[in-house]
Amino acid sequence: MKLTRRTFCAGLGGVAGLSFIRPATAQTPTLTARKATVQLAPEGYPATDVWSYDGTIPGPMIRVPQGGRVQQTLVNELDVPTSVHWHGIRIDNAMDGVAGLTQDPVAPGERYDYDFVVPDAGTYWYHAHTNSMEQVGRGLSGPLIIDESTPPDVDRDEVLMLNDWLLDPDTGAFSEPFAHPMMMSHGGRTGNLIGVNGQFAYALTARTGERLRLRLINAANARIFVLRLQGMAGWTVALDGMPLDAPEPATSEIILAPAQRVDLIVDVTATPDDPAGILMSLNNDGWEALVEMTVSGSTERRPDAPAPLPANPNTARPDLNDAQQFEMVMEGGAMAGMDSAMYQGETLDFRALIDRGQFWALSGQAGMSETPFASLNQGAVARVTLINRTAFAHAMHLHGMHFREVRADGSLGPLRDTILSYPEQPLEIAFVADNPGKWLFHCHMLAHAASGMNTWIEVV
Ligand SMILES: [Cu+2]
Repeated sequence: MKLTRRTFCAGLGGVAGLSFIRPATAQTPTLTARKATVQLAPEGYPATDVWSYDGTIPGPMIRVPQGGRVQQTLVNELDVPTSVHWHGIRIDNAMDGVAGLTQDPVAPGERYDYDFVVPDAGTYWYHAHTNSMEQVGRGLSGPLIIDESTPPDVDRDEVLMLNDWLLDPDTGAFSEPFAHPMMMSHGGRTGNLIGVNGQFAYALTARTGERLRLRLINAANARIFVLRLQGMAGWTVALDGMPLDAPEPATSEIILAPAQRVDLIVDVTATPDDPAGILMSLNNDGWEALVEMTVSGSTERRPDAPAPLPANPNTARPDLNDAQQFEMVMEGGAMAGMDSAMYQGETLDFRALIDRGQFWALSGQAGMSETPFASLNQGAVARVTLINRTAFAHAMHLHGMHFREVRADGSLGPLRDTILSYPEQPLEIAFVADNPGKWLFHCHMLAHAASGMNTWIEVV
């Protein structure tokens, strides 16, 4: 096994390889949140006590055909209340899983029936949405795949759930408190161990000429993955589950913010013994294997680029001419700070906010407010300018509806449910408010959401 620096980076330990377990497909209609002991770190290091769905990291793959129903009873065997959010699904509001907004948290020993129709094909995921910073960080997430009725012409379909964990290499336990002021006020909780599908050294095998669909899901708490293909020629065919109008050659870096997904269709160009796989950039300090691909044998390569994935329903571009305009100002955090913000009904200066564990604000409001950031009539078009006055990037996620970036030239980008906002770079999004309910709008760097970057909109 090739040695890499990504085991316990920054000198916390040695390196070794390990075997892996593929995500199982859920056949039972229950999803049990429970403690488990899992070997996240390489062989030779201690195992880790995690919070899991059904005892595995990631949780079982839930896979249904487009237009079908997901029926899962959450069984809470943890010692704390929890709930499940179905990330990226244009879902009935009551099923969105946000404790305190769309449902009560499910108490220890209790059950909750999730039952909803999935209108869109694509690559999605599910994760805890009660104290997400800690619960997702301890392992409560899994892949949710909705299959097209006419799948693309590929030889195989691989789900790759990217994650990182901050572990003590001597004990295997999660290190540092989840509510760590330094992490909350900076880039969030990033791990010292990076893995795919719960394993340090996830590997693929392929033949030269094969065409694969790779579904990448960033399940990490805060890490932005910067990726590149090696030994493969590929196309991006979908972002955040939603098909692109036309496949785009994946020739440059692939940037995957927390909670984002990308579907690639790739042709294996490497011949046996050529290096192949998915590389990642660590701290702009060279490229390392994230997924290694072993190539053996060959097959005839398809001559043509892949066809676009079939379009999902209700994906018309919003008409910007009669859009309602909103401005969301992101403030706070280390190195930028803010003067003051509202928190639980009172205006507090930055020092007083920090004393209450609040480091960030969205348009002057830290954390959830009684009234929504925006209230929209069903069918209205909303246009939101995101103004990032912080020193950090933020992965802003809207529940319940997908949006499009409004580019500087006025054109509209692809549908997304999570978008990366960089400091001082103007960003604008637009969407049709076609899904009634109370929808969270928050940063998916989960430590940021827990310390202020969490608001909601209402569609009535
Ligand atoms: Cu953030």
